[in-house]
Amino acid sequence: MASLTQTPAWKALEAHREKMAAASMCALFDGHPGRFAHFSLALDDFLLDYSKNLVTAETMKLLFDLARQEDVEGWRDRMFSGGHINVSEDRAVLHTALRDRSGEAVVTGGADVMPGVRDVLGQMRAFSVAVRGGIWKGHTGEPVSDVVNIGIGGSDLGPAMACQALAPYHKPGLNVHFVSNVDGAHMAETLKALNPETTLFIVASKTFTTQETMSNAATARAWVADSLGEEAVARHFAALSANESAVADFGVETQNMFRLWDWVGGRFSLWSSIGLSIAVAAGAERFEEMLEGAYAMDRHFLEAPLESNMPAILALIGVWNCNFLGAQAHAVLPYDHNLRRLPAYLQQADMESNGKSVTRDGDPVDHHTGPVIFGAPGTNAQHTFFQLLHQGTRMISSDFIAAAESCNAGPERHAILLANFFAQTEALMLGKKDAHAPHKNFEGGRPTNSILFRKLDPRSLGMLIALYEHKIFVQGVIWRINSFDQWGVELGKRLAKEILPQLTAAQLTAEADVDNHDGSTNGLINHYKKLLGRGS
Ligand code: G6Q
Repeated sequence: MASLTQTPAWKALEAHREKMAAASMCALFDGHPGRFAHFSLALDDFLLDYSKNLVTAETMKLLFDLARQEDVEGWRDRMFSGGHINVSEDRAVLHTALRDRSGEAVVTGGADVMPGVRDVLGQMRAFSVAVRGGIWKGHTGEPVSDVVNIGIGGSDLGPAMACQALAPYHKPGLNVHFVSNVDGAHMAETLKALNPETTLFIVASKTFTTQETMSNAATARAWVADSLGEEAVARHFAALSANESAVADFGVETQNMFRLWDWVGGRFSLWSSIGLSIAVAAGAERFEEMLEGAYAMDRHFLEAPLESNMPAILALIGVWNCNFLGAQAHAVLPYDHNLRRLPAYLQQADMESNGKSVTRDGDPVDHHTGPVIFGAPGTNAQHTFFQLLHQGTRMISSDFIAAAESCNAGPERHAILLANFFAQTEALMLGKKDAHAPHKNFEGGRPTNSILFRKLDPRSLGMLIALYEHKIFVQGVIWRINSFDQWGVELGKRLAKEILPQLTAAQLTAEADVDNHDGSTNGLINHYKKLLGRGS
C-alpha cells in the first residue's frame, strides 16, 4: 500500500497548498461575503465556525476526498458496530454504546452489550440517589458529606473535568474531591479537611492494579480503618472496575462495585461507571442528560455527510493546519471558568490517542500525527501565553469555546467575557501592521475555530466531549494510526518498577553506588541517596 503522503488525495492537497501560498484569510473574507455562513455549521444550538482558517471550498473538497480515500466512514461504522478497531489489543471500541439511547442492540463478540450497560446505569442511579439523599450512611450512621474519587489518567481526568463543568448543578453540602497523584501530598492535603465518618471513597480503576491508585486507595483505607475500625471499610468504599476479584480482595462489597468492560478505553470512560462521581455530584438525571448530548453528537457523526459533519470537519481542519500549513501545536481555549479542566482532559484524549509514529500495520508514518495540545481558560490565558499565539515565530492553531449564557453571571458581566472571546479570534486573523514600531506588528492569519453554544449544561457538555472524541478518531483514521492503544506509557512504568527496590531503606544505606542504569540515571539516584544523607 502506498504511504499516505504518496496517495492521490494527499498529493492533491500538497499541490493545493502551493496555490494557497499567496492567499490570506482577510482576502478570502473580502472576496466572499457569505464566507461565515459557508464555513460554519450548526447542530441544535451548537455552532462551529471554521471560517477563520486558510481554507476555500476547494480546500474542503480536497480534505473530504482525503477522508473518503482513507475510508473514514467505513472505520466510523466499524467502531460503532463493535469491530475490533483497536488492533494492537484486539479490542472493540464502544464508548458510544455507553450513551446509546436507541434501545437497539450493540453487538460485539456475538453478545449484546446493552443489557449490561443499562444494568450499571441503573446501579449508578440508585447509588447516587442514596448518597445524595442521605440514605447512604457511613459506619457510624452519618450521611455522606464528601466523596473522594481515587483514580488517575482516564479514571480521573474525565470525571474531574465533567464535575467541574457541572459545578452549578452540584448538590450543596456534598463535596466531590479527586485524588490522582502518587505523591502522598495529594491525598494528605485532601484528607486534612475531611471527617472519616462522612467520607465515601470511590476507587476508580479499570484494572485495579494501577500503582498510583492502589497506593492512594491503601492510604484511604488505612485512614478509615485507623479511625473507625476495619469493619467500617465496606461502608466507606465503592469501586469502579473490570477486575472483580481485586475489588473483592480490597474489601468492597459486591453491590458497591460498578463494572466496566474491556471495550471502554480509559480516556473514553467517563460515560461508564467511571463517571459515578459525576452522577453523585450533579445527580443521575444530569449524568443521563450528558449521555443524551453525546448521543446526539454520535447520531450526527454517524448520519451527516462528511461535508456537513462537525467532528469530521474539525478533524480535517486540524489535518490541514498541522500537515500542510505547518501548525506546531494546538491550543484549547475555553472561555468558561467551569471548563478550566477541559485542556488537561483533551491533552490526554488527543495526545494519548494520536501521539503515535507507526501505522496500524506497524509501518513508520511519513507524516506528522497528533499535535502538541495545550490550553487554559480565557481570559486568564490572554495574560500569559497568548503573546506567543499573536507574535511568536511558531504557527499555532486554536479552538475558542464559549457559552452564550453564563451559569453564574448576568448578561452584562458575561458580555465582558464574550467580548474577549470574539476579539481574540478577530485579532489573530486580522493582525495589525505597524511599520514604525516592529514590536507592535501582528502578522495575523493565525487559524482559529470558534465553538459557541447556548449554555454549558449537561447536554451541551456531552455534545462537546463527543465532538472532540470523534475529531480525534477521524484524525487517527486519516493518519492511519491506532488511536485506541497507549503503549507509549508502558516503558516508563516498567522502569519505575525496576528502580523502586533501589530506593528502599536497605538500598539507601548501602555503600555501593547504583551502577546498572545509564550514566545520568545512575548519577541522579546516587545523588538522591547523598541528599538523604545515606549511601556513599
Ligand atoms: C487511558 C489510559 C490511562 C488509564 C490510567 C488508569 O486511556 O488507559 O490513562 O486510564 O492508567 O488506569 P486504570 O483505570 O486501570 O487504573
